[in-house]
Amino acid sequence: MTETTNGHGYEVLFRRHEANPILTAAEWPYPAHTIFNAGATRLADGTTLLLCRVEDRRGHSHLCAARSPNGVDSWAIDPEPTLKPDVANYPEELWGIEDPRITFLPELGKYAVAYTAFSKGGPGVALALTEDFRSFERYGLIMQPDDKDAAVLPRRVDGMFALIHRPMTDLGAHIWISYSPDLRNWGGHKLLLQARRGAWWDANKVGLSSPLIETERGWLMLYHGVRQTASGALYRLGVALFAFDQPDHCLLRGDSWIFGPERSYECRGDVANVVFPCGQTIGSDRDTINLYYGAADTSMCLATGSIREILRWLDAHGAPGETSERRD
Ligand code: BMA
Repeated sequence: MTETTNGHGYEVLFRRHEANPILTAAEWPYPAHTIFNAGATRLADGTTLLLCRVEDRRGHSHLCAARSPNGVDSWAIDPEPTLKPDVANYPEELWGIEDPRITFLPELGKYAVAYTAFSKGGPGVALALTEDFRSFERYGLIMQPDDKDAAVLPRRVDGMFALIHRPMTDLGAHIWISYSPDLRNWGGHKLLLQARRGAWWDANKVGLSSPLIETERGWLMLYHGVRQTASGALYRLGVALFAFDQPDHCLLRGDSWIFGPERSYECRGDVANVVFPCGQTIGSDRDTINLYYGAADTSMCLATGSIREILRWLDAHGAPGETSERRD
């Protein structure tokens, strides 16, 4: 029987796969220090593709595709980096490219990959389109530093593409939404979800985790909240729901975190106490979320959840009105 509550009496909404970590640097076909924060998608033939962040011993990252028939094992890893920084043409990629989020855009028949380009000016948001994860059409930097944690919505809203992202502004590290007619020119910026303050688990810094999930009740967002403690940061996962035709309107935001570092592979590694999902696939039942997350900035892991269960939890533990005011 699957457990519904943990040892502390809290509901379990994401269940870790027993094969975790499912991908590590030890499996890599070429020298790699760590494998983490992969974007994820299911290809037309049912293959699960993870576009992994691979960090080398310089500390620089690139992206490498791993494909599996079941999304758990038998990974076929590209023998060489799939998408490397192209510093000659995109100087903002000088210190590497990181944390991709993949969205399939039916309108274009292409995947949009939003990733972090690490430049001298700090991290910015870059975009590339691909049909096959072998060749990429780069759009360059679409949000200047300091900005990251970005993903495109799968379809237009009111005729516009939409991008979720996390600029650092004088207001703080909050999640924003911006709109574009062509994926190149972005405007209409709006604050979407603010970090809370004080003792809250998501005080001071939040960011999008995996791309938004389309549900019958709206866009479901998994986001990370960062709590600064005396022994470092704690990266945990929360959830919010946004109106379908008005994605800048927050319908519900959960009060507590629903998934956090617990296992040794999440608590030990290059950066301790980090779970950091950048992608998911949805099961054929259209309810199961296969959530792929980086653990401790070191390996790739998998946990599964249910859209229905998360929405039910949000009804019990969520409150509306996040757009206009912060629930301090
Ligand atoms: C964030 C990002 C992630 C990383 C996390 C924890 O700011 O840079 O790539 O996983 O910190 O180190």
